[in-house]
Amino acid sequence: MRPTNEALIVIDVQNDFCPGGALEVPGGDEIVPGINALMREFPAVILTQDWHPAGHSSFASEHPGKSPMETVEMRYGTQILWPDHCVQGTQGAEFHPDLETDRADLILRKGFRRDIDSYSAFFENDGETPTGLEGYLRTRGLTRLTMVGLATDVCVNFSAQDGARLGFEVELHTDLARGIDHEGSLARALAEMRERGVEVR
Ligand code: VGL
Ligand code: ZN
Repeated sequence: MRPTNEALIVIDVQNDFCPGGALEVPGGDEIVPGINALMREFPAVILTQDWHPAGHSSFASEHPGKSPMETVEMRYGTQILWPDHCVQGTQGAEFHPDLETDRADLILRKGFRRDIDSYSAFFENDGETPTGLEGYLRTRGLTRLTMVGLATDVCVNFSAQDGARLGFEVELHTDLARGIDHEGSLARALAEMRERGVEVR
């Protein structure tokens, strides 16, 4: 077992981000056995779950004339548009069936407000509305975070950078993460994480 200040944060290992899902990440399902094994080493395990209402503003289908991967300007800045995904209560929003979710202490849902997206496990996309995760970790004395999951260049990236900015020690376990890699976004995300003090392993 790792020291008591260490938490494993498993980002969005959900059907819609796995092959066959609405927003599939190549090889997204390959990381499940390794994550299950790693969960057994950690004194604290947190899962995040992308959890959108139908008609979420991040869906291209809500913006006439727009296609997935195009952008729009929202009040909080530029938003990439996605296919409809991880709609609350659907099979696509469920965790991958082989993920051992019973091991989780906390399941943190995000992206549940129609008008704002939430990539990071810590803040919504305005960069300031908290999800509550920071307080949860601090009150439990969890100061070192290992991040794994999907997608490396979106939700894992934002979560890891925010964690480091908040003063947590953050490690990204790249073997157990997969990216969307749209137009070089994966290499950019890895470089940015390193610059911001995330240990990319
Ligand atoms: C994610 C795009 C949209 C992710 C979530 O989990 O990385 N990506 N919603
Ligand atoms: Zn989403």
